[in-house]
Amino acid sequence: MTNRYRIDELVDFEVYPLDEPQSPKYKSAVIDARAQLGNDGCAVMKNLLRPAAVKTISEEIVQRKSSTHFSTSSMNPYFHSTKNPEFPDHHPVNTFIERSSGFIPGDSWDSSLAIDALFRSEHLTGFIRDALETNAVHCYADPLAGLTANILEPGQQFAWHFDTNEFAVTAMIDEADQGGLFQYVPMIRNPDDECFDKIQKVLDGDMSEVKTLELHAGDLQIFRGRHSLHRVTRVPRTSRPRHAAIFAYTAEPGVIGRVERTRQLFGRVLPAHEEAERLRVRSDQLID
Ligand SMILES: O=C(O)CCC(=O)C(=O)O
Ligand SMILES: [Fe+2]
Repeated sequence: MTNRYRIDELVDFEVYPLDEPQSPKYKSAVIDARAQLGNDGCAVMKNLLRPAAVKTISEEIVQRKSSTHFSTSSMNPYFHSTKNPEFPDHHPVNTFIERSSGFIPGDSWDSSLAIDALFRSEHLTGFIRDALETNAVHCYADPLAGLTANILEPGQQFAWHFDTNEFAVTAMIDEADQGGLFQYVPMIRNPDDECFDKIQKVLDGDMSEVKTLELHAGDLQIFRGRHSLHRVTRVPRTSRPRHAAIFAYTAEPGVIGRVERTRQLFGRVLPAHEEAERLRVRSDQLID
């Protein structure tokens, strides 16, 4: 299937000319994103999507909402749900908070859709690469986790957590009219220090270091989620649902997720996951 959408129909090229990396507008967008990322690991490109693109993608999400995998669990910030006796009870590893949101999986979309055109656009990945000052950005090849939509129905929330991947790209499509706010504590941990004490304070309700993002429909967010604790606050029962498109990228091409985590997030695995696991085991282990 060929894609019906051109990237300049979806992205506001007057403000973000992604096809002209040498233009002053492109350069200033990159400088701005780098400054925001350097400040607190988060950059927001306001109104990057055209209003018509937001509407189209919203319809694409709503049409596929029945395929959302909702997996309500009580989890710690590291996505575990069982008590670890090696740590005290009052400790981030043993602090469990409700996560009740769900994801529309990657195999619900097809290549005729606007959301798919955006995710796979080389102009967009080029901009993300420039903003992150990294060598390469490839679409996460995982058939379920690569392109998803995060769905928060009224009453649901996404608890405090760290991401596994280094960074995430989110396009806000439908805001909740109350709640559903993205909150984060910039760089609360680092590769040398888990900073459990600081994390526990946030889990206990200390909001002094917490930032709340102003994210509106059409905005694109680049976020370094591995070191910054973050959550999406509860969408009240009286609100509209919240829908966000989540684009996952990797530094190397052809990456596929592990079977266990895939099952946890999507409730199933595909042959590609099992195949990748077999190849991984074979290349990792000398004795087979
Ligand atoms: O929906 C969002 O804004 C972010 C969700 C999130 O943190 C995640 O999917 O890991
Ligand atoms: Fe996250």
